[in-house]
Amino acid sequence: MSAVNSEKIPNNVDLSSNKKLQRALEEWQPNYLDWWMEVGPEGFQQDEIYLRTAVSVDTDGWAKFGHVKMPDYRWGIFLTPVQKERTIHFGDQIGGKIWDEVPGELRKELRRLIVTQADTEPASVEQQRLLGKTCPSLYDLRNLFQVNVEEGRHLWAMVYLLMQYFGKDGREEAQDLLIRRSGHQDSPRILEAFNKPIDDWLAFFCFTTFTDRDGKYQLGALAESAFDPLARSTRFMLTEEAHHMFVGETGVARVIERTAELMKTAPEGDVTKVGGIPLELVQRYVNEWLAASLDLFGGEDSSNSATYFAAGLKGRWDEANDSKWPDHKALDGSYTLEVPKDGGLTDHHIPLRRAMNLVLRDCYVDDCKKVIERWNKVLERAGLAERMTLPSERFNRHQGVYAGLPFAPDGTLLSREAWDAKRDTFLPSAKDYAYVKSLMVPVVEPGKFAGWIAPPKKGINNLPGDFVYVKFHGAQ
Ligand code: BYC
Repeated sequence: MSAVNSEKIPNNVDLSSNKKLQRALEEWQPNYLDWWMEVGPEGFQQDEIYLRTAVSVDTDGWAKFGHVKMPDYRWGIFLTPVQKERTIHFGDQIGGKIWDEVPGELRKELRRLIVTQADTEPASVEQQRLLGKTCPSLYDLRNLFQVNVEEGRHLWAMVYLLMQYFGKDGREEAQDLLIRRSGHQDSPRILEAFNKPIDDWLAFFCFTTFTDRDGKYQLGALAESAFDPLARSTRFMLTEEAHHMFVGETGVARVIERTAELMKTAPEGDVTKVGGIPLELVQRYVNEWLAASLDLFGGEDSSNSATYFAAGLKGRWDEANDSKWPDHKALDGSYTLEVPKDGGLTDHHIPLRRAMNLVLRDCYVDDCKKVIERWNKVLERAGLAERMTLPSERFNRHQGVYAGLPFAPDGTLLSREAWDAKRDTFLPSAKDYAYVKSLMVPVVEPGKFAGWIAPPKKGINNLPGDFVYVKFHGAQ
């Protein structure tokens, strides 16, 4: 087995003098690379991609750009710098010392949180593995791979925590993370949204808009943790997450922009006659991925979330902000939620700590509303009256109090028959998927874009439109 060359792994955890960690990585790294080659991006491993690599956490070092072959990407381990004055700032132990090691009594909970977070990272790479073959441009192809390698790095970030702080259990979990597979019947990924197929670029853009945005809020909540290595790891991950959401949001915006343009010239305004994606179809994809992403917040009334908050493991978004959250204990008060009862909705009061998933979800939904507003600005600028909407939090849910109930995207409760009859106006149909798939033909000429999407406003790192983001060497 080859020794891990710590010089090749950019890090700020003193890897070169940490023998225990080096040994653990020696076993894991070759398996990680096998996993990457087996279920990572298919067909582009010999090509040189213009990628951003983090080589340190300071302003100069966190975004180094250059062409690199993906298997040679320098997946690093970074934690944001220690904040000396930091104390536990929420839950039962407010004011107490933060932890540099895992407290024995919280080992199980912490391990579970870290493994759940970790599992999403390789899952998303697996979900997106075939998209490169149908890229709408070199710019988009490069963005896909940037997202992929950074999800790989996020896996490294979590594996570091497992190996460094959880001994043999952590090493076993790290191996299992390379064994589960997205969508696998017997060994699926842990959370449902990460087992859904992402077979086309519209799904990819919706996923990176809505599911990566769940990542932002979950990482933000973990960045408040009293377990300092987790807080510092997730804080650094958030810097990378921002680009993933940018890829998603601008991706959908560019589809909308192109559709708006085509609507003006297409016969009877039907963009399918000229290779565009109708706005109603985009809306159905939005409905699907928003609902799947809302499920990632877990149940609205959750004893797990109360335990995590009480123990100081997982806070609210921006928990340290006293004007946002004047009461960091959250022992008093409740969250009133309309829950289904006897065919209607009735108020249910959830003790605040048990409602922490919901409190986090509210911040997420506010953020999603702003995304929709920005997309609507694209329509407004194009002079169109049509608008995108954010579906109700009750629509098409698989987790929590609304799970399995026939709510429409506008939040009204329908009969099962009425819902079924309208299903294909709410969610993408087989016909929609087939149509979108028919548009997915690769465009790899520098500066050129597929006909269903507008070019971006500017290039990555301000590069010109015809920049060669990917230099092909291998067979495609
Ligand atoms: N699918 O008490 P409950 C990201 C399970 S995304 C399947 O209501 P809890 C990324 C739950 O595990 C961010 N199962 O929920 C994005 C529990 O199971 P048990 C990922 C689900 O525990 C894009 C039961 O239902 N990070 O980074 O309070 C690309 C009852 O659960 C689901 C995290 O999630 C579901 N959707 O909260 C790449 C942070 N939801 O105990 C990356 C860490 C719930 O009955 N995870 N269940 O076996 C957590 O904080 C929590 O585990 C959850 C669930 C918020 C996910």
